[in-house]
Amino acid sequence: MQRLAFKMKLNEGEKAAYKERHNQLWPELRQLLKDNGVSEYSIFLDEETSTLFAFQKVSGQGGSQDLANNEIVKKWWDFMADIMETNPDNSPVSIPLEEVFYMP
Ligand code: RM4
Repeated sequence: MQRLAFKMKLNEGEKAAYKERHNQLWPELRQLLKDNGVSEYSIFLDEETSTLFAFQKVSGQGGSQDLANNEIVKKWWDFMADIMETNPDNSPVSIPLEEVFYMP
């Protein structure tokens, strides 16, 4: 099991919408993530910089951001694009973070 983290950017003032949409995460996306070995997936917001910090455990080779070819993920990214910093294909700009400390 590997620990992954990455950061993304939320548009200013969109915390409520972001939380609401994730509170209603599509069941098919939740299942897809689990089927692809993603667990303990949490996202934190630094309101000062509107930076989102995502953490997840993965049992396979990749994590949630490596599922770009999946139609459910593409649809979710299209759905979220109006409140996040995205690439031209609507995928969220995701910057991998290096783990510098871990305490089991
Ligand atoms: C995030 C972003 C990620 C997705 C999670 C569920 O806002 O879209 O790619 O895995 O939502």
